[in-house]
Amino acid sequence: MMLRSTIVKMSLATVAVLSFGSTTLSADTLSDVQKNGFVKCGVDGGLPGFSEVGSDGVYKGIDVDLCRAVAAAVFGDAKKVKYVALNAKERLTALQSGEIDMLSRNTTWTFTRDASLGLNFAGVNYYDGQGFMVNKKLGVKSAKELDGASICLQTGTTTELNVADYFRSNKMKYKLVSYDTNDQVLKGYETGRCDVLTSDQSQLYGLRIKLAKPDESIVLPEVISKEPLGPVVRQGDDKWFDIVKWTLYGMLNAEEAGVTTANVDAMLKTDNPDIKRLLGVEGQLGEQLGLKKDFMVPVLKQVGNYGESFEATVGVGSPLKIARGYNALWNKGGIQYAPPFR
Ligand SMILES: N[C@@H](CCC(=O)N[C@@H](CS)C(=O)NCC(=O)O)C(=O)O
Repeated sequence: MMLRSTIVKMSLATVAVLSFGSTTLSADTLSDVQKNGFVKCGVDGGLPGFSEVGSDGVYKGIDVDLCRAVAAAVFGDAKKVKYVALNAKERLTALQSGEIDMLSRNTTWTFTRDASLGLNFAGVNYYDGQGFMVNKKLGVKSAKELDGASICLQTGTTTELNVADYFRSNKMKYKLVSYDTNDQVLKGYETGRCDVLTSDQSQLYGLRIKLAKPDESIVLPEVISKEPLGPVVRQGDDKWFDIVKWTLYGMLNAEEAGVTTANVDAMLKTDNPDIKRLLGVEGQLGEQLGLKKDFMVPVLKQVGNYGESFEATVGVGSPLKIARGYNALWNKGGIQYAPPFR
């Protein structure tokens, strides 16, 4: 008995604080967030559709919507977010060091990032894959014709690793032209420093619309990798991990159940038991997360369900014009599937 209680005490002490170098981080992110009055959310400052500052000075995008949704779940107010713009190289250390509470920045869930960096991926808000963009003048129709090409990409990304694998396995050579930021990558491509720009395919469409002459470039058909992009939190704080995870799942379940920004108030009177649990009319699921039982109501009112967020930010009605594809719900031909609110 003695031994057992010592072990329990020790493991509680180790989960109570996490040390990264000289900084000691609290493992109760929810309390910190509540004390601060906002969620510190790491985003990509300038990626159309995902996160960028709009002409009104306000951040928008599918990744931004997740920051807003978590703020709405915690505070009932989607505006209570402090955005921290991070490039690919600095994003994971910013999370490890406690500079941010969550990262929502087109970040691929990989084994190494999950297992070796003290981080946890809380879901997938966009299923992506890596592609190539070339100038039409080159007359290239397939990535298999890229032997000897010079390639612009952003360093510190899975993009860099996938290119190396793809060219090696197809016995092709390439010249790497790497940059720290997306703007530099795009400029390098536009000024002819490279023949090809490679990145996650969603981003190619976003970057293409930033070109002076978007119609002169095409995206090649090959998708050379799996890039499941999703929110990331620190390991050692399961409560916060669950909050981020179930906020995203709540938005997906709301889409599946047909609950939208416009009808959420009316849905509070529904007889459907799934919707009653989702909105906290029945049961206390939200309280199990340390939140209000109706935590999903402000999320849906202020941000919307997953499909609404997708359409408004990257969907066919947005400047990016991306079809739902893999990001459709599982029962609509896609692979987005959230566990049940029960
Ligand atoms: N999903 C990949 C790539 C993410 C990434 O950062 N891609 C670059 C695209 S070239 C980007 O988004 N850059 C935007 C920026 O730094 O503003 C990863 O997690 O490593």
